[in-house]
Amino acid sequence: MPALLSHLAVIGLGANLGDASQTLQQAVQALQSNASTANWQVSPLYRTAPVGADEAQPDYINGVATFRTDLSPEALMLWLLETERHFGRDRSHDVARNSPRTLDLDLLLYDEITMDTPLLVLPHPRLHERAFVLRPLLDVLPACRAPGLGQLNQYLPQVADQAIERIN
Ligand code: PH2
Ligand code: MG
Ligand code: MG
Repeated sequence: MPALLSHLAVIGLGANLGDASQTLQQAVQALQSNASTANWQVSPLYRTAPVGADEAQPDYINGVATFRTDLSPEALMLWLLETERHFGRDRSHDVARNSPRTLDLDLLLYDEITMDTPLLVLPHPRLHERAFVLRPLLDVLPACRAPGLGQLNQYLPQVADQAIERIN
């Protein structure tokens, strides 16, 4: 029998349409009700300037959550996409990869796994370039390492110019 809840997953939470912080809190509550997950840790939330997107977009609210799980990376990703849809994300009007969104759930890390498929790239390829990921991730996992990247806190100086403000 496989060990229970033996994998560590790290997800990024983001929203910049509607009541973004309320959406993130409700999404986390919905995710936490999945019996195939346990030991949730949720970071503080941050207000962040849009990165790599039209700067006229509204600011984002971002955070990170970690949990133990039995779900495979693919099953986890499909469940995150379904949860995005449940919270009203409609990708049909996306004009570009970085269109505004009511809820964005990104699988950032899964154990020490690396993979690159049409569904999923692990670790998330822009993880270490974004203050809105690194800061909350290091709040919950200060010593976090990622395959191919090493200790993640070493990247903080490189993102120090990105506007980010803790809100709770
Ligand atoms: N997500 C993006 C693109 N740009 N900028 C911020 N501040 N926060 C995000 O979550 C974000 C972004 C693509 O998913
Ligand atoms: Mg994203
Ligand atoms: Mg996404």
